[in-house]
Amino acid sequence: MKGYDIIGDVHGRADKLEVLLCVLGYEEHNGSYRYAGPERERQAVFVGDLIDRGAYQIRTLELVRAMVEAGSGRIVMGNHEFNAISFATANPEIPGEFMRPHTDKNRNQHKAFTDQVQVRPGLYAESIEWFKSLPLWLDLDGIRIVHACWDPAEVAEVSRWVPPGTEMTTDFVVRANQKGSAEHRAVEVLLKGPELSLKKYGQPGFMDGDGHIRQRARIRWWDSEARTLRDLVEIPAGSRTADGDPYPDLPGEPCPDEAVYRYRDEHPVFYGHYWRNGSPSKGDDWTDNTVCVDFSAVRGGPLVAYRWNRGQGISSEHFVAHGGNDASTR
Ligand SMILES: [Mn+2]
Repeated sequence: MKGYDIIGDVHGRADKLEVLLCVLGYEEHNGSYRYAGPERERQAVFVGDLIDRGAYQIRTLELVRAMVEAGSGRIVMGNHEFNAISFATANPEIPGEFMRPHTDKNRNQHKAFTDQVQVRPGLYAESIEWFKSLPLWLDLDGIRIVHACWDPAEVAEVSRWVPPGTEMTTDFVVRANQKGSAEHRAVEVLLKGPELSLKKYGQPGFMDGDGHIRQRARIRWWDSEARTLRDLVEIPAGSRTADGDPYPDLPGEPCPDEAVYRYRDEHPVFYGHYWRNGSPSKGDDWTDNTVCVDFSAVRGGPLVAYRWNRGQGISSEHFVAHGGNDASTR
């Protein structure tokens, strides 16, 4: 391939996706889209999270699946596809239960999908089967794609359990939902991103939007310059402690090596998942070897693609966005 167009989390916004594909030079062909530029040697690559929240999830699945089957697109699994598989997988130890429990919270988060998928009998089971066939990452000629974080150790581990080109087994789904297992840790890192225990480093928890106190925080694995907890840990802006005080600045001293995972390879990694706002900026959203393409398409942000061309370095000029500032909410 001469190039790849890496597209962020769609979350059912097929309306934005179809326009973005046209802006990128893809055309409809036999019910699918393919790149129609002079050299033809480009593919769209989706970073996962096609489903949940948005209004056109079935259209999104049909469109992306058709592109994957026609060879004009590729995709990796997002945490929402993995959650959908787990939601549909029976718990072998507790009759009537599922690996992702059908609590009100989990049901509500997935309701737009489970409602929309009723449009055709059999579509639910068929979709779950397709999700199981999606790779957890792609290592293409020159670039890497993963939903949340590229960690070479976890990639190697998962390759042993789900060899590239094979489908995720039910055994794997069961183990990957058991907290404390190596499979659980690997799936968490690749599909949700690495986190650090605030408690372990003597820091207070922070209150999330639902009023729950969180003792773990995301780390900025893409920032190869991060040396201190303050640089490395991502506490959402405006966060408060359990007492309701503004969350204090984290320590500015170098943090212990074991606290840190930073991506250091030269191959660029493209990922989604992090619900960025505004325009891509260097440091937070892209570096010379990491690029985030999720700009919250289903929360009023644009759907974003990064146009990667062989032989060109990473630069903000290669982002293509469509459909920001709309009135839709989560
Ligand atoms: Mn995600």
